[in-house]
Amino acid sequence: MRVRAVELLTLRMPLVTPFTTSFSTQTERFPLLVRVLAETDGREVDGWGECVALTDLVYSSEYLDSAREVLRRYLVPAVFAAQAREAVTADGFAESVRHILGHRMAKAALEMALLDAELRLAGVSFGERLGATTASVPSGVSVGIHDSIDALLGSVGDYLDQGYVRIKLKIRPGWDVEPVRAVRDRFGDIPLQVDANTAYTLADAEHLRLLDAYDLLLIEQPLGEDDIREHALLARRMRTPMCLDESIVSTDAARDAIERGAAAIINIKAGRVGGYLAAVRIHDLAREAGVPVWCGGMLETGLGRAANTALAGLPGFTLPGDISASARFFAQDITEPFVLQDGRIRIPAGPGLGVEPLPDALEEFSQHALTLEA
Ligand code: OSB
Ligand code: MG
Repeated sequence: MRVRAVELLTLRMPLVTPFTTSFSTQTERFPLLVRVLAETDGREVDGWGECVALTDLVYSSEYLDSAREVLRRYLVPAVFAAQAREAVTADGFAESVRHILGHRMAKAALEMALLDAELRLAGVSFGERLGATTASVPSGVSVGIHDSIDALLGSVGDYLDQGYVRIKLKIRPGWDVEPVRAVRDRFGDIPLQVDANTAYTLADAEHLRLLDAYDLLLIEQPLGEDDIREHALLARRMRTPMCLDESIVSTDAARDAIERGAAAIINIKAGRVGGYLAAVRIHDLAREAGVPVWCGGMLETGLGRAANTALAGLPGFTLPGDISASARFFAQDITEPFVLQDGRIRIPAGPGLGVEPLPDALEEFSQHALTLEA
């Protein structure tokens, strides 16, 4: 495959409701899309990627503007340079940008677009290529921090009515045991888990142990991104299974976390680990080690959501992911919307991602576009 040009598109999309985590309140999403114009034997396709970086430096050391700049200045030129020597493939991409350090979310977005282009040309779906063994995946929902327990119970009740099969509550100091207790009291024995997004330290261990009374599926990333050792120590002091998100930035980090007892469960986000191909490798090693994984979310548009459903169809994804319907975040998605059916989301079956941006929606939300020609 030859890449003729790459477009970097920034969108601005309102969220249906503010989303508050331990690190910030988001009312809008600024997705960064990568469009690869590719050709093989005179056939042309567009391949689409989505960068998961948030607008600000709150979840990761990558953010919207850094990802766009790294794509523009380093990653896209590296692909153009590599294709002077040999045809571009999604499999070869990681090697061709290995000399560019870090910036996994930016890399993941370009790799996703190359993979999509390649699969569209080959007539193969993301699910088939990644190794999905199901046609749909169970759908969980991540519920932000609310202003009051009443408001939280209202939201959780709505999501359960819609059919979500698992509830994840965002927590932070001052909003942890009480909301968990209230949700248990009101809704009983539902599949329930919490996500702290690094808001605690080991000094909070005794407090966090109070969560052990509520039969949670897991606690996600209570401590810092670099705190694999500390998570192992905390895991020994809690009954609730320890799940890592922010700390798992690579296959090596995943192996370390598993071997050191810091992760009984892993949240896999392709963007955070450098792409869908690396995500599959983490799935494989976790499965080998008997560690369940689930697919995290980053308020993706239908493009990222399509790829996430495919990934979550792999057999080691034994827990419901943060793969909600499009309507959980967006009144209008940029693709045909993903919908809940009996608590599940279908994996698109068409070539590549199996969905594409609707031109009108792209136009409506488009903020900025840059085309780089080979
Ligand atoms: O920690 O899982 C997280 C959203 C943005 C940044 C970090 C996280 C989240 C979510 C998932 O909780 C939201 C979703 O896409 O469903
Ligand atoms: Mg998380």
